[in-house]
Amino acid sequence: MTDSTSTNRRQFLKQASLGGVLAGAMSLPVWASQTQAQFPDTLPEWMRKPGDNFSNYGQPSPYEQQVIRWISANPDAPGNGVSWTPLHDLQGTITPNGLHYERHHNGVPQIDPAQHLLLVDGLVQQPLSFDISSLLRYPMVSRTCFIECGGNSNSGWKNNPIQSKAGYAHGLVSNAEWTGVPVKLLLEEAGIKSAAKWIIAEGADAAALNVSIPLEKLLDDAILALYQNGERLRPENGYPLRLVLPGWEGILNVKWLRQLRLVEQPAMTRDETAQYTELQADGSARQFTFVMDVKSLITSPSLGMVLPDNPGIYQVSGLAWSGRGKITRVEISADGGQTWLDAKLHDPVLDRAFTRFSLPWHWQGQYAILQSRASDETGAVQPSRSALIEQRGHHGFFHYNAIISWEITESGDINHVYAD
Ligand SMILES: Nc1nc2c(c(=O)[nH]1)N[C@H]1C(S)=C(S)[C@@H](COP(=O)(O)O)O[C@H]1N2
Ligand SMILES: [Mo]
Repeated sequence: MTDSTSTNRRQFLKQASLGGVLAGAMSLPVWASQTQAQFPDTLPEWMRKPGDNFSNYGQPSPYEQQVIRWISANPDAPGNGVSWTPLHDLQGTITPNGLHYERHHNGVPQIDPAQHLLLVDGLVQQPLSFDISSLLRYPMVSRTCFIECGGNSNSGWKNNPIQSKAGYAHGLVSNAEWTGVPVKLLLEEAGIKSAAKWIIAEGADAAALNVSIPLEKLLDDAILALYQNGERLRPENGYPLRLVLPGWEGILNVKWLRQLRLVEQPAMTRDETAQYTELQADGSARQFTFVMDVKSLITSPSLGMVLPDNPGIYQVSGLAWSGRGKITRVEISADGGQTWLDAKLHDPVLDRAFTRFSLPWHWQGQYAILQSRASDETGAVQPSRSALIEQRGHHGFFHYNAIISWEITESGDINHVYAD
């Protein structure tokens, strides 16, 4: 190590430990480099022979085989279940299509697009049907947004903190660029009758899942998505077309969409009465809780990882999102919420989409509790767990958005704890 490097390192460590344990702005930091700048004597094996053949459709490196969705399905009804996005293994904000979370009520239909029809009917001047090839000729828009299941993070309602990796407890949320036809275009083409206030959307899966959606939302920013991150939708995510309702609960983003029926009143279907409603502290239930509230999650360091250097410098990094608008602030605490520092928000900060945040942290080997707290442009702030439970009671199942706490032990292990 040269003299100047060691001086920089000393200066940096001094700065980094200011204001408690989190590092703010700094100059010329030394992160985790090694000082032996030399290759081994022999060339690696892959430089001594020609490489592999090309492929028609790419796959991740075999060294990344552990980066997978984690499936939890009901053994008695295997088509009913979820698979979780491994948020703890990903960076940036876009969820690769093969890792988008899944929630199926009755399996994944293999739909032949040539035989699929979308009907727009009910309170319209002229009922219409659309096949996929005609939909592909409509003007399209692209929008990057998250979709989150209302049941994401629901283990948070339990009395003991679940010891699952970040994505396997909070990864029923993913973020993609969706491209398709504004729903408004098709509704206007059919002609909306003035009595129409709601739309019943139905999917072409064996569940024939259906939900009621306020007409207003469909006229505002809803997309009939045909493409997901540039390629046609994956079967799991609704091929050949699905509804995307930016910021609204997952269940409303009906996959394999086959019908939009305009009506006066919500239909009170199973998935908006028996399910996807929330029991409150006073025994009443909330219904039609469409918007997903502001939330954040530290993806690294997080449970299942170990901090190898003690002391050491680590990038605290994670995701924040809100169904009400843009993320405006993410604060980080390393002492269980006593002191907070602002994390850096990475560009682009988009409306109702994942926002990546980070903050360097100089860990000095002490017991620590890492937390992130997000705010959005409506002024909503992510609540502590005790505040959420005080407001909503203990019998919740959906819409859990409290602050998530990772405990760092003195040996660098990480556990999930309830800290507030
Ligand atoms: N037709 C149909 N649409 C559906 C579902 C379903 O089972 N069938 N699941 C819903 C639920 S509960 C969620 S959270 C999202 C999940 O979308 P994804 O599997 O693409 O992540 O789709 C919604 N749309
Ligand atoms: Mo869901």
